Amino acid sequence: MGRTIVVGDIHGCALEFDDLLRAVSFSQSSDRLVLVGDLVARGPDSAAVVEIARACGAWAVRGNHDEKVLSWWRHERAHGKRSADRKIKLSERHRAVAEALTERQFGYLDALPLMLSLPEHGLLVVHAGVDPSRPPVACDEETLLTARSVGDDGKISRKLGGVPWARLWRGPTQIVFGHDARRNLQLEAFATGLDTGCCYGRQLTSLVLDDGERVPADPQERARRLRWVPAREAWCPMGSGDGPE
Ligand SMILES: [Mn+2]
Repeated sequence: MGRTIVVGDIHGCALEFDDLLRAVSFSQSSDRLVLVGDLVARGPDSAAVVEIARACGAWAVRGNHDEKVLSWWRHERAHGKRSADRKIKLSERHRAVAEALTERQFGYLDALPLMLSLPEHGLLVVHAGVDPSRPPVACDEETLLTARSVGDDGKISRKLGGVPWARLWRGPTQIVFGHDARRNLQLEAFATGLDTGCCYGRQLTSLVLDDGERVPADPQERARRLRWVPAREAWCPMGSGDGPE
């Protein structure tokens, strides 16, 4: 087995995804590719991102935007198009994403778990976060898909106000996550946030670990394992009213 390459939120940025795979000289025969979720929405070509991921045999966790289009697909499959129009509310942009995805691509997204454990690296991957007051396996789906902060009341929430959950997580497992583009790169004692806002014109960031290498405990050492590529352009304005980020 070769390296493990964990990639932050791609959000439909297929060109940058391809740029990153070249930048790290990804080898499908020896490397393992792991995505932190939110493959789709916001960027220009969600279907291409899912297709690249599928073709590369990428492992991934499900993100809240992936879940959004999946809920539409599951409902449509169960009830037919007409009733789906009435019952599942999707923004126009998410609707366009959902209509661009093939059955095979939906099947790929639908099979993604909410968390991935990579014990050889001492690593757990989730899309958004965990409640630092409990074990990750005790966290509910909403937390794993949307968490950002712990508020004054001690409760985990999707809000930006409060303390980032990653700062409060005491390990020992290292958690790599995405979802929080506004806070950008997060390098905490036991957590690494990789959503560096590629779709907003910033970067697509990855953490590259050698075969069997533990995630470095020292954040500076961990920073040396990061590889990133710049966005080709700002594909989407921040806070574009497209639902929760
Ligand atoms: Mn997200």
